[in-house]
Amino acid sequence: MFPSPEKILKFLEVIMKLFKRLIPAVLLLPVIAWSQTNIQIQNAYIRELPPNVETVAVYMTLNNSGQHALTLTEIRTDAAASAMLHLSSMQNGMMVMEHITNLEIPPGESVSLEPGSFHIMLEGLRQSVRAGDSVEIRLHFSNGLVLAHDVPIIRNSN
Ligand SMILES: [Cu+2]
Repeated sequence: MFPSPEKILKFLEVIMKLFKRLIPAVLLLPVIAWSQTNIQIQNAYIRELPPNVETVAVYMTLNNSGQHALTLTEIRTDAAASAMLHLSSMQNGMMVMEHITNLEIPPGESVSLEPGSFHIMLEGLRQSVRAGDSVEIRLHFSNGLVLAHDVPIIRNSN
């Protein structure tokens, strides 16, 4: 007895559905495994702010221990209305900030986000920034990697 054509079609449909689910997962696995071992977020921090301040800078070091350059393309967070990469510099004796659309981390090198240089600017804060708390941010890289990181808020020593 052969199964009916309907049964064969149903069976093929199920097989195809399984494949559609499996293929993206299988294709993504090597990318994620390769990326995660190659980029590290180090010494991330936010300085505590007085209440009602709506803008804060996030500092960290991004270390690329891999063989290929990685580019930070986007920063997302639920803690603020926007998260952008900024570069501070002195121009005519004044500290100015410009918006940077992406930041390349060369292979085997570190890029520091630090006061007076690169930083992540959170604007329109939706949570208070008190020492002991943390802010979750997600860094999106050009190869599709997304790194989530809980940035600790430290006491302002000034
Ligand atoms: Cu800024």
